[in-house]
Amino acid sequence: MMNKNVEKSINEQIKKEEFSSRLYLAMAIWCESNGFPGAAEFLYKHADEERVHMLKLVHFVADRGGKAKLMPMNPPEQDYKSLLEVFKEIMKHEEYITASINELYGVALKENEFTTANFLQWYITEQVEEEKLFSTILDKISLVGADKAGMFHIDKELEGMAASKTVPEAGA
Ligand code: OFO
Repeated sequence: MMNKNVEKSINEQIKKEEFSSRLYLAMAIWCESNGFPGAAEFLYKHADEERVHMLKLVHFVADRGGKAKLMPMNPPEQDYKSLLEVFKEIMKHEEYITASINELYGVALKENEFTTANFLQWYITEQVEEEKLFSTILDKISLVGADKAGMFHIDKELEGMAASKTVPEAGA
């Protein structure tokens, strides 16, 4: 049986991953209607990835005899001033998720739930990847500033990144 504190913390993380998916969906919608089809495509895919992050936790809880609970949540922000603002918000959000995963890892260790700690290693690595990816994109967007040709180029690049992204299965 899963330790109750760990189960509670994982359920909080499930909510955060589910919110991440909705946040990126909201951002994708904004990008699509504001002239950034490539960024939209990229963020729609990323929203799917976050759903997989959520599902992986849901399955883990079930496999360990716990109960995954869905919680109510506030809607994400849907209005943004610019693509720069979107990616600044993403960066902030991912740093928050990293801190949350680290905290969850700490709870698992404190409760001697080494199986959970082991499972969470995947999320720790994933957060390193995500922060690296988003900070690279953010740097590029900051660099071009208001230059329209530069923004067009970045949007195309994001379109290419979206095309090469495959969303893994939750059980993978
Ligand atoms: Fe779930 O990795 Fe981003 O938030």
